[in-house]
Amino acid sequence: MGLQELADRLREARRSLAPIPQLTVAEPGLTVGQAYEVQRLLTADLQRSGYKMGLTSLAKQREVGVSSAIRGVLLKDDVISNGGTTPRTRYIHPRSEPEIVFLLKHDLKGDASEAEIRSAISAVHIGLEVIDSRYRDFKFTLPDVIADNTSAAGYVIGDRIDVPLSDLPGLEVTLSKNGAPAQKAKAEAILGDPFRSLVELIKLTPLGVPAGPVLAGGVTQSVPFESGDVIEASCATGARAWFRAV
Ligand code: OOG
Ligand code: MG
Repeated sequence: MGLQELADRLREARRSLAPIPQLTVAEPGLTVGQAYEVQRLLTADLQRSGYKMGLTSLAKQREVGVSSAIRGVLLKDDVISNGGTTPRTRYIHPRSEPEIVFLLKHDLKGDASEAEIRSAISAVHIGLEVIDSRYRDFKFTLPDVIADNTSAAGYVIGDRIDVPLSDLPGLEVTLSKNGAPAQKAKAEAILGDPFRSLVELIKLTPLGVPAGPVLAGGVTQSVPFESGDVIEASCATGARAWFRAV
């Protein structure tokens, strides 16, 4: 089966909300490189708004049983405003997780140095991601989840986190559902320092990264939600990101 056909299968699952078997069942030899090409084909005609990293914390790697960091693209259509609503009917089996969001004020080349990456950051925000695997039972291998644009399905950019970059790792982040804390971890859960996730993004993106938001990866495991649920990520500075499913 060609890579375009694999992308078409995922596109159809996104459209119909009917989950599909993992691509690697039919194509066990699918490589990581080919999976990124499927991701590119899948998102080629959609408007991009930024990038995301995934599986950058042990908590997330354990949740899905895949242990390499992955890169996906954020889509304009998937933006959820902070404090806004998202229809449950947009998703198959949605989950949400707390994210650290870097805002890049200018483009970064694929060979950008760490100093250049650092100086491109205009602000850091607390955020939430909605993930929704297009695979049955939310189960996948590394190439499967890369091809499926890393389960990306929605994101909220919340309040600005007003701490120096060097204090970010020590920041405690809480994920709550309907007011009850569900998960808690320090931002250092992301590769020891969420900034490392940006460095990994540049390594995975030789063509460079445009100005805009970058999600560094779930700080904790995700929680499932249904319509009526309020999901919130908050941190010790008081910054929060939240949405309600309707
Ligand atoms: C894969 C996407 C992982 C993260 O932040 O770690 C991700 C998944 O969990 O379905 O977005
Ligand atoms: Mg995520």
